[in-house]
Amino acid sequence: MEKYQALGLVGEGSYGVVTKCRNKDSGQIVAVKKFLESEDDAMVKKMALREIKLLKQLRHENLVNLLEVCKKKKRWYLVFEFVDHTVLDDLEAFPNGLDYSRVRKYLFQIIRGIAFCHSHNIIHRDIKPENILVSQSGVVKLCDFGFARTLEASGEAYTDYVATRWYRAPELLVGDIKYGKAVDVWAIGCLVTEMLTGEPLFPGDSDIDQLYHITKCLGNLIPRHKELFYKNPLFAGVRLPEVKDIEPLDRRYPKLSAAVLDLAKKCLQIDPGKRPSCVELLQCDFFNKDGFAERFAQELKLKIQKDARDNQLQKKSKISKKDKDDCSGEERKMLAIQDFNIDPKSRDAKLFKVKCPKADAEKAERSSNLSSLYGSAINPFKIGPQTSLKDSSSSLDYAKNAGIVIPPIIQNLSATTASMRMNAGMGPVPGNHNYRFLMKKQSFRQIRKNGNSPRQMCVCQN
Ligand code: 38R
Repeated sequence: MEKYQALGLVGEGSYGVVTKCRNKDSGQIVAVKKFLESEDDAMVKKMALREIKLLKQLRHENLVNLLEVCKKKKRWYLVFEFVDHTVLDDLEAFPNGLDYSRVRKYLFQIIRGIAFCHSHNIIHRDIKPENILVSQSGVVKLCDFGFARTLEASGEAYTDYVATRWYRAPELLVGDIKYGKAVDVWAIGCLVTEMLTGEPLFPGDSDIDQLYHITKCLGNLIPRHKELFYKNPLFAGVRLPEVKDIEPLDRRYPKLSAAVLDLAKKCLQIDPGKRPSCVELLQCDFFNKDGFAERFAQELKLKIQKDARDNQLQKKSKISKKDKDDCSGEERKMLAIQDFNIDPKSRDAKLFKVKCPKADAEKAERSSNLSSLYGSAINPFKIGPQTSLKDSSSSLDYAKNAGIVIPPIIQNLSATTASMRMNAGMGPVPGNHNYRFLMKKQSFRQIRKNGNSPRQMCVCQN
């Protein structure tokens, strides 16, 4: 990793840190994701390996490009193309929301990226503003596949899941172990209104509060989810919020256009079985009225070509022998299967030395030719904190009305169970306050910056 000069930290999470760097030889600007020491932390290792494996399969112009994988001194490093900023940065710059035309362009590409993942039976599971990168010319790229997973044979249950709470679908919140692509569609619904208004749609500060926000707007859960909720030991002694006076989306956001509300409502069906697929979403009025989809297909093609040109000189892909020697077995395989951007002829001879600017240039050319890319099935347009219980002023007032019993604090809970209960909104309450009532709208994001994030990652083992 000595060939990279650090330019500054751009992100930090449970996985480790992301640093903007310059390749000293080529001048290419990259983003290096450095994972925490993986030997001591099985979760970090799992996330790193999963991200590498999935990104290797997923190459698409609306997904971030992985350039290089290194393992050094027990740490994994993933080197990505550097993309200018995130949607979260945009929302911070425009706290009252982004304009309609920009949202439409972003959303179109976000859904295309997810449609591509779904067509490969991969669910992202953590779609949120921070994980949506935007290039200078406006090309959107989804990132952070650390929690993504492949759909196993149908009917097989997933025993672990993760998602940032505000964008989490009801089936995940109640602990359904059979969930699917529809969890990403739900997150899209949360995103669209947030991008247009600047206000997170369901800013729950615990899992139970999250369910409250959802039912308040969309009505009660489906029977299966109610049942799962009452069977879930995390919610033992808690009653589901029953909402009488729901505030539906149209009433909450009367200024949003009919086309936007239609799309949001489709994504935000309480019943995951009723949510449309991403391919169906792309056929919505929102994208097809006034000829947007076709027009934008052309525009996007040019944007991608422009980005490819801008990056061309910098492009360089390389895995050093020294990096390879630092690991073994499964990990060696991870480094070895760096098959993208590799000229097959040179692959066997130079397994760990990948340098093929010609293949890169061809790839850039291919990926800019959207029409020939992924077929019409997924490309119908032929383009190519702390959680806490609430004080009395909070939205958890329903808890009292609904007869929620706050269980006693059990001191000897295992760390995991304790944090799971905290996430569920049932744990102990240090420094209790409700930011939604004490702070201005803009401050949602400030909380995140201060590292007391309601967007935090919540890991649950069901
Ligand atoms: C930026 C720009 C500004 N903030 N990322 C995606 C990789 C990446 C990130 N490429 N280009 C960027 N550009 C890891 C940020 N922040 C950011 C974005 C995503 C921080 C963390 C993450 C989550 C993947 C992850 C770097 N992973």
